[in-house]
Amino acid sequence: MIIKTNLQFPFSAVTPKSIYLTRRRFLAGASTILGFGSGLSAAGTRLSAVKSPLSTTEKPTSYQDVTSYNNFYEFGTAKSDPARNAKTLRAMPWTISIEGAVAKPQVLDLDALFRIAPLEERIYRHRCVEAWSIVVPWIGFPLNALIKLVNPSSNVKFVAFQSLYDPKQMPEGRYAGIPLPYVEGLRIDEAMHPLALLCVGLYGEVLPNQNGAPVRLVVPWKYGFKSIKSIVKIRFMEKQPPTTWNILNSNEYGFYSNVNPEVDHPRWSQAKERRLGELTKRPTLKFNGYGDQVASLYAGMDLRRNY
Ligand SMILES: Nc1nc2c(c(=O)[nH]1)N[C@H]1C(S)=C(S)[C@@H](COP(=O)(O)O)O[C@H]1N2
Ligand SMILES: [Mo]
Repeated sequence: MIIKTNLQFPFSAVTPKSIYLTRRRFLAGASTILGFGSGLSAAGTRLSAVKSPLSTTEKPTSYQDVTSYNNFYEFGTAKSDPARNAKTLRAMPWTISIEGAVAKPQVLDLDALFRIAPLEERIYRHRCVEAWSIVVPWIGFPLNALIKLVNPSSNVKFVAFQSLYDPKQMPEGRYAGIPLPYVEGLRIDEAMHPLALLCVGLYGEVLPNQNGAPVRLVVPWKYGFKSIKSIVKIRFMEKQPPTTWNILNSNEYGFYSNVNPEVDHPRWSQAKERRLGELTKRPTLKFNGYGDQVASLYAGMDLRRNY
């Protein structure tokens, strides 16, 4: 992977994958070529990012697995559906509306978003509530950089996130069986935590559509469903916002949903996980292995009632 180290750059300064691949093919032979067809798509565009000391040294899951085994119910409920169906997502142009109790409500386009902070590569473990896991070299910047930019009022206690829901681009969403648009939320101190990543890429390129293009959340110490994809709205609030899986089944999916091997899902154990690409199961770690960094956020909370 090529990682350049220019700290500030506009979205327009990145290298289209067509050019990158043309160069690389001579050096390394042909490799994965993503749909680069539509002129409006940024798919495959290379990104520059600095390596983060917050990365795990574990081996990343293959690009193939990370981009072909997905949960993105707007594009279908089977793991292979998003890779096949998300081609219709128009990830460019894109805007995120910043709303609620902030000094500066505003609409950010991608150019503005990419200028908020230098991009970092963060290799994180990702643990789905369904007991499979992956390790992903995400690219993004701390969510707290965006929060500081828009300056929430002192009475803000929660941040709500909303995904795009456009039935024209996401016709499979009708049959998803979950209320759409997909919504998620964090307590403000969770959102300010340095590990909470606003993610715009993976494996050195902009997010493939199926992984939540053009911008998603990554909250590595929580079950994967908290890492909401294709965000169009961020709202700062006093009250705890509703969240999709909790609306659907509050007995099985809580607001906090920190990874916890000691609290089983009502229908299956959370003690172990299947790492994509591996044959034997591995033990699941409390807070997905990020306890040293995040456990203090939950001091005094009953972690047995995590859901
Ligand atoms: N909008 C939206 N965001 C979503 C989902 C979804 O269905 N819709 N699925 C979640 C779940 S359950 C997981 S495990 C992760 C999967 O992210 P990945 O496909 O990049 O691995 O996305 C999360 N974000
Ligand atoms: Mo998940």
